[in-house]
Amino acid sequence: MPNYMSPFTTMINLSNGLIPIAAVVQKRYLHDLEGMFADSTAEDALMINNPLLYEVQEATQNPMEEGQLRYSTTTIYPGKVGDEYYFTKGHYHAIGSRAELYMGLAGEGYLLLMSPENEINVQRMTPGAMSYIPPYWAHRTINIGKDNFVFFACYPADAGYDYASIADKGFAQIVVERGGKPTLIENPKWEK
Ligand code: PAN
Ligand code: ZN
Repeated sequence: MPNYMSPFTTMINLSNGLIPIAAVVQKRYLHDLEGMFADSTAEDALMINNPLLYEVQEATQNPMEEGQLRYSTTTIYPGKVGDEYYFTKGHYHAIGSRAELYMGLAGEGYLLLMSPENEINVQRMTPGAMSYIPPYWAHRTINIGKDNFVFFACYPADAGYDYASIADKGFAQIVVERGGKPTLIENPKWEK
């Protein structure tokens, strides 16, 4: 007989992503993303204040087993390092064949994706946007607005995280402000 888990319900505030009884809250400061922004001088200058870039509220601590799901909300605060908007670290799933579903809850963001062949794709996310991350695509979210960008994520609990590939190389393109608008440009630090 399998060891059945009990069903449960987690309340999520759909206007701000708050999970009052979150299992885990992770806070990511600029220090945690050291070296990931294109403008190293701007990054170094901002490091003195070490601003909070984003938080992840995990709704569950479900076992990281095949067949299980986990879900969370992410809040990215508004801001830029130089002219590059605040973003999440970004990752491939450690088990590459695992997909993921994001849903925009508040604010405005970009979901930046990169295939294993370094093809770039961008999805614009606003409240109600259900953005599908197919298996094998690296994914990073970016706050391109003036308010918090908040989204819900649901993913296979065994997906895991490969952060190293992105920390080493970054994405082939980055999102910067040009003439007041978010613009995709080649990543000057990109190495294949
Ligand atoms: C999301 C992300 C979350 C934070 O839950 O983990 O938005 O981004 P980083 O993990 O890249 O810092 C997810 O994609 N889980 O698989
Ligand atoms: Zn993911």
